[in-house]
Amino acid sequence: MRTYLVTGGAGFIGSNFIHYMLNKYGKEIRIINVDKLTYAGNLENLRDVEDLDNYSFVRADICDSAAIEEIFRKNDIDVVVHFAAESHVDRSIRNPEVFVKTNVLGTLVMLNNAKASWELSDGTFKEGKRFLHVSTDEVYGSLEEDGGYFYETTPYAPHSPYSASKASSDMLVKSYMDTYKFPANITNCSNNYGPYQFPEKLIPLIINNALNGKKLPVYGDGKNVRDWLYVMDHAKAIDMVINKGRLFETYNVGGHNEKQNIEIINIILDTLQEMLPDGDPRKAHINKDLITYVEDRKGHDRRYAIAPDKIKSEIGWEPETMFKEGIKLTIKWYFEHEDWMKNVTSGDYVNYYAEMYKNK
Ligand code: NAD
Ligand code: TDX
Repeated sequence: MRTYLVTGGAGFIGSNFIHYMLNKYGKEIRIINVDKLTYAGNLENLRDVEDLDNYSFVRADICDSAAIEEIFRKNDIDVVVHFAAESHVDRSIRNPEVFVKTNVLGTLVMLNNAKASWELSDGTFKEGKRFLHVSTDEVYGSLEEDGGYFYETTPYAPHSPYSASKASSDMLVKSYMDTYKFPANITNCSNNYGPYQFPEKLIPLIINNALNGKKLPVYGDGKNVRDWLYVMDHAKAIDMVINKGRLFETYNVGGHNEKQNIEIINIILDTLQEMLPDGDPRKAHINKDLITYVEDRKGHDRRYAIAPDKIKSEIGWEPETMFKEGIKLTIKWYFEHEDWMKNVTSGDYVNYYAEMYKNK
């Protein structure tokens, strides 16, 4: 029975990954989820698995080396899947420090504890151990509107404090692989969307605002391009890299699903109209008049686009859910989880929204 230590498993991608893995492998695996439960961590995301014998939760900060060491001491961890991070670009522009702490120092703590637990006296590592570092396409910087893709060989050129902190964490993982032959992989994935995404990110924010008849803030000219991937396809990619990826390699993950932000917003508005039942009062206010162009994000990257050739040819990964279908699944999930949205948008979110969008 393989034991997975998942960091940040109470967040958006981490909780989807845990669902994916427990669904796929059942009792063949054991998952320990370590999460600090910041504003982005929510145990409601894992209600349906919390009573399983092969799932457990530890509340801890990944920067707390003693707490992480204890987890490694008490458990024979086979695989670390490292999601825990501060993940929102706009927050990093306001408050970079916590991004460096969690994303850089926290990753170092995870690496050091995994290394100490897995290293043998001759400096090699126990068989079958692997550290998968979950990273982002944003480390590669920004592409021109009219061409080019991010390959694994594209030089790093991060712009925001968020992407700079993720780039630093990737460099640390690379340095451990190069220096110690530490058994790891890095995945650099494009923008994810799907169930359980916190409504500070574009897609859930637009869905929630539209349903509530609130303005839909579009940064700049709305023509920035992101490459969208349904979150379960990301979970599948991580699982496949763990099982089939060559150690020490980086794999880019993305599905050739490039869209301008304004296109995304229009698709959401049309899909909401299509999916809401006739007679639902919200149908009356969901329209393009809600779209509001606001001040641009500082240093706003123009375009991201992943070339997934390597993961496809070496590992056989391909996305299964195209955007048209994925956005319907996502909207359906938000329709069915109104309480989840109410809970996460009460309290601190009200202040966050007021502060972040006050001049917008
Ligand atoms: P998220 O913000 O939804 O979740 C982050 C989780 O990490 C939360 O549960 C939070 O409580 C936890 N966490 C934060 N600081 C912690 C700390 N110090 N100690 C322990 N736990 C802590 O993020 P997400 O969107 O699920 O992203 C997960 C990972 O995937 C991140 O590393 C991110 O950089 C990467 N990524 C995200 C995307 C995307 O589109 N969301 C795309 C590519 C890569
Ligand atoms: O209110 C908004 N209006 C708007 O126009 C918000 C929140 C965003 N945007 C724009 C900015 C981006 O061009 O939409 C695009 C997507 O924004 P986010 O959802 O904030 O994502 P992004 O900045 O692209 O970063 C995401 O993808 C890569 C994740 O947040 C990162 O964690 C991941 O690494």
